[in-house]
Amino acid sequence: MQTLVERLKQKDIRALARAITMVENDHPEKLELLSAVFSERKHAVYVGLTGSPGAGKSSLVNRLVTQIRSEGKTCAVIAVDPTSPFSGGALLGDRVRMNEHFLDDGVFIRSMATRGSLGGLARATKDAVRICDAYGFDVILVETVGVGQSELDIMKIVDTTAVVLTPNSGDVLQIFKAGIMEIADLFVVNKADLPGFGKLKALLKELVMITATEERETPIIKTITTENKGIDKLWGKIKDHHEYLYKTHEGKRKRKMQQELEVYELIREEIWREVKQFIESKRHLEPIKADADPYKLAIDWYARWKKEGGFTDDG
Ligand SMILES: Nc1nc2c(ncn2[C@@H]2O[C@H](COP(=O)(O)OP(=O)(O)OP(=O)(O)O)[C@@H](O)[C@H]2O)c(=O)[nH]1
Ligand SMILES: [Mg+2]
Repeated sequence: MQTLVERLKQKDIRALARAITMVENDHPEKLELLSAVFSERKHAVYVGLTGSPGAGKSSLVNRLVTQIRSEGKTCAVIAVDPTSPFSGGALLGDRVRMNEHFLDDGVFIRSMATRGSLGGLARATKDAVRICDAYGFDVILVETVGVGQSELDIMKIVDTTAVVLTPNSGDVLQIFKAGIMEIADLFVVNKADLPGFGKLKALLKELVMITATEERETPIIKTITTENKGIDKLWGKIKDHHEYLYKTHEGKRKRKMQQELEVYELIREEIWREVKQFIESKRHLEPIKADADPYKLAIDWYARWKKEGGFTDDG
């Protein structure tokens, strides 16, 4: 594993792919690997793009990559598609959209899948971002279809979350319902060439006013990816937000909170791994019945794990 981290540091692309596969597969030495990886991080700019299916996220990512490359910076793209049971599906579509970048050494594109990972897709994606950071990419872009809790979780690791909306899609209601308002650092109104742009922008403006703080108001950026419009402005706003996170008091508080949540999550995952193993090691003797009392079982199993398999008085 030490050599894997060494190779990663030396920008060995196969080591990068291998390390990401390890976190996807929930390798037993995952946390050790990630801890070593974490100490090698170079503080890349982490950007998340989320939004409804077909909102234009991949098109935006593609344009952003071009913009980032034109500034001489390198870039990793992680595409997450939790709705697709076949990880290849997301990548195939993105291959068309990101065609021109596939041969560029300064760009790494990876589609995420979990093969029964305990922590799930969100966890594996966060870990992959860290690995890309240790490798040395300047910018890491994460694309995910914003449909549920796991996507919100993914967005908790990135520095800047851009929520992509389109005119006449009814997305604004969803934003309120799904708690997306709290995670949006930027609103991107893509497909601004379509009718209904003005109405959506007015609605968003009202939303943004409600949540504005003294230090910051969530920007609304108009883009038309098909005409390459608004991309430079979007990239500028992403950089502004990064500055805000690292230079202001509020930004530091936000980063500290994220760090705290991540520690809790990792601990939760580790404990659950142990409890699950304990229960599974006994279950063939004591199968859980379909009509059993789940509360009582949870209390019993947890107490037994603490006594027999988990925390002991001397340790
Ligand atoms: N009119 C118009 N169409 C656009 C614009 N941006 C993207 N599209 C089209 O919208 C469709 C979906 O674009 P994608 O970039 O694949 O969207 P996505 O959000 O990545 O889609 P999923 O990953 O499948 O959720 C494509 O046919 C694009 O050509 C735009 O600014 N205007
Ligand atoms: Mg896409």
